Amino acid sequence: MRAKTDNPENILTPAPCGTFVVTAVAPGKSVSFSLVLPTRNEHGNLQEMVDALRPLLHSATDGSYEIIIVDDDSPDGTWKLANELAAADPHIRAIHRKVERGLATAVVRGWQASHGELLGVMDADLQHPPELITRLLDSMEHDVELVVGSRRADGGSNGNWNLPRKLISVASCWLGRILLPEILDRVTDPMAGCFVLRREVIAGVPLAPRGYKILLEVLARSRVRHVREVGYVFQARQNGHSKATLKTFLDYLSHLWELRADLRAGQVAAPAEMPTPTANRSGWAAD
Ligand SMILES: Nc1nc2c(ncn2[C@@H]2O[C@H](COP(=O)(O)OP(=O)(O)O)[C@@H](O)[C@H]2O)c(=O)[nH]1
Ligand SMILES: [Mg+2]
Repeated sequence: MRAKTDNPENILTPAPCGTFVVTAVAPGKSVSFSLVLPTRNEHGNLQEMVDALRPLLHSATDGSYEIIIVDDDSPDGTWKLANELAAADPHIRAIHRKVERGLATAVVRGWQASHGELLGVMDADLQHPPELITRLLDSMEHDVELVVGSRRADGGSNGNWNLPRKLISVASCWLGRILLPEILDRVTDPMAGCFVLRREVIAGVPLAPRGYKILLEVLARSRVRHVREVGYVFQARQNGHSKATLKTFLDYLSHLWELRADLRAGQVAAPAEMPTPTANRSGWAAD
């Protein structure tokens, strides 16, 4: 059990640096599941999120889990709250990044610091309902390597998005499916931000995360072959605001181009066997 401390900075997990490669054997004592929560100005959501996740993860993993909060020096002090949560609960770890930035890089840094045989990611703002994580873990049967929370699978939707967001979403997905059908057609919701994968399919693979779309990177570069999807309804934000900007969209476009070039150059192996998603692709689902 980690000791409580008056100075939470003392128990901070250092941010991994260098290349974006997750090691095969988790350093230190392994756990069944590591969930990364990337945060930027989520002070109003983080406590509630963690309180909701703790009992769910406890029963889903028999207590063998860790939550890794990766905060990018949030001006609202989310990192302080993360440190306090980590100081009070050995299942929680906090990474406070002072230089590196970005959602996708935060997720990979969290996985690099993790001890889990299964790795996951979920937004910290409650827009992914915490119960979804239990459903993803339940669906991770022995032949499955990646389970994606999908807004397009049965029972899924985007909730109440406004028109501009719907248009950006549709344009992003449409462009992606044209430029990189080998990758985006593997799932119904390639822009999904909540998923669980086996560490072994990503271990040792050099990743190049950028922008928001970490699932694209995983689908393109990892050894994942068998994918399953679980439908869920994207919730409205109650506190704080989205950090997605025009730059997020531009990052997405350059990420697509980069993956496309790597695929054409043979640096990304499109899997020979692609599962065919059964859900309808014509809805609004990409952010
Ligand atoms: N560490 C980190 N987390 C981020 C960053 N941008 C967004 N996030 C987190 O990623 C999650 C999704 O971001 P959000 O802005 O809500 O995206 P949206 O749901 O698509 O509008 C939330 O938990 C954010 O706090 C970032 O630059 N760094
Ligand atoms: Mg959000």
